[in-house]
Amino acid sequence: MSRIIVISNRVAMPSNGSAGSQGGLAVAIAAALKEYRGMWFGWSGESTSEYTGAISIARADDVTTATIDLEEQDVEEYYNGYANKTLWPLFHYRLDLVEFDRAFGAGYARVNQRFADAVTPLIEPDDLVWIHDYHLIPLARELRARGLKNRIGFFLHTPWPPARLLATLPHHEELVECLMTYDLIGFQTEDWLDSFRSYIIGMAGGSGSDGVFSAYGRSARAGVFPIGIDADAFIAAAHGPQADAAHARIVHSIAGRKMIVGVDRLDYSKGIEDRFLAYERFLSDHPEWIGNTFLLQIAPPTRAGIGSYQDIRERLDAQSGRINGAFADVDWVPLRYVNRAYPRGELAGIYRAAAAALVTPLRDGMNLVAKEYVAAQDPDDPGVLILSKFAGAATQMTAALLVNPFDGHEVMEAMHQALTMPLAERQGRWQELFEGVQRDDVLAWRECYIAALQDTAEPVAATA
Ligand code: ADQ
Repeated sequence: MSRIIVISNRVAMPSNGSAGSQGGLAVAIAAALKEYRGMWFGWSGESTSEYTGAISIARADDVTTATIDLEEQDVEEYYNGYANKTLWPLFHYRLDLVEFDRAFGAGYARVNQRFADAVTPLIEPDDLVWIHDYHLIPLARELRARGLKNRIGFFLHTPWPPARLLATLPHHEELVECLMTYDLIGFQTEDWLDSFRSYIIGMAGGSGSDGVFSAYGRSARAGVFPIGIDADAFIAAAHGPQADAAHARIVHSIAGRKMIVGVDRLDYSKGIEDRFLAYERFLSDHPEWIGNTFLLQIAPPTRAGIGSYQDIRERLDAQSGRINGAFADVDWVPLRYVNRAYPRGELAGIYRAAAAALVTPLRDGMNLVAKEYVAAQDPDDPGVLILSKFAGAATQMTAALLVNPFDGHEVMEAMHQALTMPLAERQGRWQELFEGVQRDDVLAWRECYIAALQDTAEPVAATA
């Protein structure tokens, strides 16, 4: 069996994330790597005044990791800059927040070259190379330039934007040309694959059918591989002592009311502002719930060095203060807004105690919180998932209450419906969701992707 070399921007093992605060990507990759011999390569998260290229190798949880430190300028231009001020907002349809800067583009190219220089000597001829996410789109081209003949796959955890949006990015052709150097390009949903196809056909003058795309003189396969959670591990965590303790603690503080929960990285794509507005409207239009429900929003800050993240944090602070000021009473607070991360088990206990979950991103590649919430529920008394139509997860989780997160009225009515839903309907919807979460888990995702990457051993027929 070939080894797998996973390459992503950050390397973060679940066991050393003090409170389990790393994003879905890290959790999913760690679970996927456990069973394979192989290695996870990426940035350590540390910065130095000068780049050395030194590689630190470590082994934890049966996974070997290899990391490099980046230069402060790299962090600013590549990570904070091109990745998170340019591509992230663009890929989440937020043109208003996109910043273009030539220095960002140069930093992005430089760090991808540094990654390639550092990782190339660690790769053996039979290894499968699996590169993750928007930070590293040019990496396959860099590896090929260094003579690597291995099969190289790419998986995009975020949405892929519609062609007309992507066309606003200076040098967008080069980005897509880089993508075409992979053997296999994986997307979370058909929607993102469709956007890619329409760019290849409409803007690159290429062709694409039956999963084989041709453009810029190259052919690559592309397909849909919806990511899941490590369902068995999460279900076990949800019934472990840490979850039980967190559950008992929160049930005590719920005091017979119905809790609605939201758990998101503090990111503008997650729709937390619109969610707060919808909740405020819910309290105004359904005053029978005043004193009888509350919203627990858990949102640990991320990317705090970026202005748009500081702005949203300030706005959420103001909104939560306003809602509590307007509706709170001496013995009841309508909104508990918490900016910290929790360990997995505790999070599972909190999910289990919630009568409903609000997962309402404005745009999301998949969204693993929706799946975690379902996995953690008590089958005898399951809560109700309210899910944005614009999360990739909505294509699989059709038994949730699907809402348009921009339509506050619809979200508000879904809250009322969730909190009043009869037990039989809750159980029916939950059963269907739970089966999907268990079946389409992270292991199924890994197997599907790796099998498809191995299949690319057969050269694709040139079709253009
Ligand atoms: P993210 O944008 O990070 O992931 P998501 O899929 O929701 O989004 O994963 C978040 C993860 O962080 C979950 O596992 C959640 O439990 C955890 N988390 C959030 N808040 C937490 C807290 N307060 N304490 C502890 N843990 C917390 C990106 C894409 C998604 C895609 C994933 C995986 O943006 O669309 O689903 O990658 O592909």
